[in-house]
Amino acid sequence: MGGLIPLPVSVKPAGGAFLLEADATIYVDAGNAELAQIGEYLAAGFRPATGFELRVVPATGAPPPRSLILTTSDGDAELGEEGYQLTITSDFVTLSAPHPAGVFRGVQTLRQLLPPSIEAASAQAGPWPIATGVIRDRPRFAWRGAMLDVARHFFGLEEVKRFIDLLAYYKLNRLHLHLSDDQGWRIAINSWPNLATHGGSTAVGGDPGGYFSQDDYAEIVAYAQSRYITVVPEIDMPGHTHAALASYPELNCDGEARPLYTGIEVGFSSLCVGKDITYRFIEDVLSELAARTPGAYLHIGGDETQATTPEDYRRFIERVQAIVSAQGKRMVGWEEIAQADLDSTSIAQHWSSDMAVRAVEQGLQVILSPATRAYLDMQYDPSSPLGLHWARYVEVRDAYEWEPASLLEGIREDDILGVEAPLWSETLRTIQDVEFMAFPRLAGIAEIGWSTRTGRGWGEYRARLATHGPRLAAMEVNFYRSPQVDWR
Ligand code: TNX
Repeated sequence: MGGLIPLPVSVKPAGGAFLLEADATIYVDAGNAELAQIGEYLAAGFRPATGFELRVVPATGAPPPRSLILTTSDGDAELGEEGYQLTITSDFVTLSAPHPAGVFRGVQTLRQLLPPSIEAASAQAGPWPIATGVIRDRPRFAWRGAMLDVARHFFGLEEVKRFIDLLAYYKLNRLHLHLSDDQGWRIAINSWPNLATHGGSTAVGGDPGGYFSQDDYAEIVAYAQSRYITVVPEIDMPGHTHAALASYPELNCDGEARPLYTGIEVGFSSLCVGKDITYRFIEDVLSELAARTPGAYLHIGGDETQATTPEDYRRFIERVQAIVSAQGKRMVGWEEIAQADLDSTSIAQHWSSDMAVRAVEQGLQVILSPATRAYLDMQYDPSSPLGLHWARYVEVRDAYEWEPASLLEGIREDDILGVEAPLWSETLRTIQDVEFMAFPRLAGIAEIGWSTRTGRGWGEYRARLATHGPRLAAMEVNFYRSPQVDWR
């Protein structure tokens, strides 16, 4: 039970093993379709490596030995929305939680208790022992996210689904999609079709563009939902909007469309904040997006707006906040939004200044994404073939060894909604590139978001992380073999 990431609240090994064999059966509470789905997910997850066709069966009465039991019927409410208890004896694997989300998180723990080859896409030799004992677990923070920048370079539906699966493995529960920027607009908007067809036609360096149709987006949302991950769509504004300004002349103050942009400068574009049509545009875009987003959040960016005056910026953010509220959503924005007058239900995302403190002073909660720790696009060290280093080099240890509640003076535990690791894609062209930057650092961020601060630390984390080398390898993840870890 020694290689779990994120580290559970409590682990009590019993020293034996449950042997997973072809005749095992997965029992779920009768009449609970959601648990049946998680059961099928578990069976499907174990199938390629084991070759077992595990059956998922509604429990009527006490299941016989050699069963895996998924239940929410006697879940301890103290475990909260995502907590679970996993009890393993030589006869039974019992995963119980007050809510299905907790059962799903517990399934990830179960995967990590099996040999790494369980993750392989083809038949493996086995055997398949699961260590006996009791694990009780629940997350420290409600928001544990990763952000993928599909604007600077576009990553398609299948690539995003794979990324979602990797997030799920580390119990993350938010996928923030950076859907628009100067270099590309990546989501079809029916009322403004050129945004995607023209604004989405290219990428950094003149690489191929692309965009999600609304059906693609719905598929991403549903796929994430099946993994208990909430999609948080971001349309960045008023800056980072050059692709929109290139797609519609009327969005520019001078009425002239801009040429498409494929460089990597930031801070030069702005919507025309004095024009009415700008707000009609924002309402159209956000209402189409809100209608297809079951999650509670719309991210409106708001970062790096050097091309907008401070006063215009404040008025703009306040107006956009009203538009988001009218859609029944909570506004999320990068920490710069704290300069505006904000509702306490809005959320500020810290990345590199102390402006988030002003959000907290206004009663908001914050998401912590310190660039010096959590930016997955930072190079690991000067020899990293990908990434930038404006914040600093972020080795695996740097990404792991920080404490949210003491990061910024004036921001305490209760002010923190959670943590998120953004992956900007200026230098990333393929999903392999994405994986190389995200892993293994994202596992560390996930642990900071999930695990309490007691009982863990770099010295023992690096040993646990080492055991994830073969796991990530079995999943064919192109991870960075940091010299700070003695990989297995
Ligand atoms: C800053 S972080 C940005 C992004 C860049 C990133 C590169 C933030 C809110 N804005 O536009 O892609 O740095 O590291």
